[in-house]
Amino acid sequence: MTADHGNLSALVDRNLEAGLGDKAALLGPQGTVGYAELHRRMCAMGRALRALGVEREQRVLLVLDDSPAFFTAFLGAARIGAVPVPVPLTSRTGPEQIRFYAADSYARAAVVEADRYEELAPALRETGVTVISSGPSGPTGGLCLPDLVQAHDGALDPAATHPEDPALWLYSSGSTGNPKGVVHLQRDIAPVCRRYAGEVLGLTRDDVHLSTTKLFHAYGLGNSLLFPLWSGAASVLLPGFPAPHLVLESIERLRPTVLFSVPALYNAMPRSPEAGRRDLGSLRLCVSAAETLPVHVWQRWRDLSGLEVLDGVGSTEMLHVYCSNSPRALRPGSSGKAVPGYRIRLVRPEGGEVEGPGSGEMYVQGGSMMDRYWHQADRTRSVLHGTWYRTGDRYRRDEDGYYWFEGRADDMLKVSGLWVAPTEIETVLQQHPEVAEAGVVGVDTDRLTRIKAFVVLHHAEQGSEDLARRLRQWCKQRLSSHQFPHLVEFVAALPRTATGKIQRFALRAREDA
Ligand code: 3SK
Repeated sequence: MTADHGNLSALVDRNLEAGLGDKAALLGPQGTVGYAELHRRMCAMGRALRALGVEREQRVLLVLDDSPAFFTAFLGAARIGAVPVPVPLTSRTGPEQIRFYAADSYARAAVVEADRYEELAPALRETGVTVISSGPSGPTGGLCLPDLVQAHDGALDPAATHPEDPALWLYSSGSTGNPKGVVHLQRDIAPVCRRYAGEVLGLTRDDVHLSTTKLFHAYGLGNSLLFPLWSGAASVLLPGFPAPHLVLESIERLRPTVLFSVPALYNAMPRSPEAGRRDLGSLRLCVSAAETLPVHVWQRWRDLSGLEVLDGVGSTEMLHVYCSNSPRALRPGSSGKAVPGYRIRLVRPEGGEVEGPGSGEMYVQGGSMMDRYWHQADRTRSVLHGTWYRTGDRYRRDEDGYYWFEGRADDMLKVSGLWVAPTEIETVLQQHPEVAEAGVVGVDTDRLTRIKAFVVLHHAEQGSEDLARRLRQWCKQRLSSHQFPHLVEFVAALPRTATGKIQRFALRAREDA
């Protein structure tokens, strides 16, 4: 067994073998944990889960915020060949969602954030799940992670998993229906770590990672867990909502070298009153994903930090980023080029591959592609085409091989017979000095598609018919004559996913309601 293709928990052993036992693995408000201590907790948790009857391939739900407990639970489950399943935990997660994850995954056990335990544990017990609190057991008693780790201390070899055994699941929320369980195998881990983290980003054991996207999301899991374990680096773990001022303050205090974030935060941080006051000098690299980073946001962050953000695109289905800018090849506003080891194809709506420059739907091929969506054979077949994953994103490839996002293939609007990419209008609206954010969708009026912009202003009270007219004019002056919002509605906030992507389906639903 090797750490590359065997049990992913062996990544921790590899760091001990490299003499990094005393080196920090985790940093943050819950204290520093070194690699030797992480190894001890992982083995103890594996033994505890086994003692509770958890077996190979059985799923262990992680209903956890970013914390050392997440690492203990995730690695402890992996150690015995069980399958860690982090699920989204936000203030909106309630018993109904948790019941769905437990029932869909047939979870055998769950580790639940201590301060959400009373609220969420009953829903899990209903489905026969063994529930463990991440912190002290609290008024109702029951199992808790610190006691289990103490009681089951001792060495434990990693289960000798096959490269094609399941390693982890992630739930991906689609635009319709329930979230889909994305099944990743042990062999999927090495390609993202070696190719994207190693070859594109050049991450090393001297790095300290800070990701504003949580560990329950594929982007956050790679940034804060897989990549640092792979290279022997450290991770800053910030529980709670990553408000812009908190992120800036944490950079000054905990001194990460790499910041992984998303456009909404790169946009918001320079506007925070903390922006000019905090020392960002520890950073050597900034990374963005989840949606395209507009050029003006890229520039504003460079003005503040002196650093050029590397934007890329990834997906839960491919485990992490497969197309990215790199320090050697960077074109602001683009998603860069295919990550080494990955191949990209653009396919025309009518079929046929685009050769050279041109636009089409992006398909990607690479070693980290998911095995399948759990319980969703038809959806799996519609996105996995042999060794290719159909991303659903429409991209343009330029003469130099850089990829430029044009929108979701199914978000493209045909207006007066011409194709319109909502993202182009959003980008232009966001450049208007009075606009903080914008989301654009197509709406049907009298059987005609009209372009509608939902706009968030820096000062909400400035919304008026006159400003709507000026925004239409602003777009017409900067885009083709048909690319402007016929309708403008001023709103307080846009619906977004955990990584900050605009949920256009929610905007459309608002319109239909
Ligand atoms: O949303 C993305 O773009 C993304 C990026 C990296 C890893 C995973 C995802 C879903």
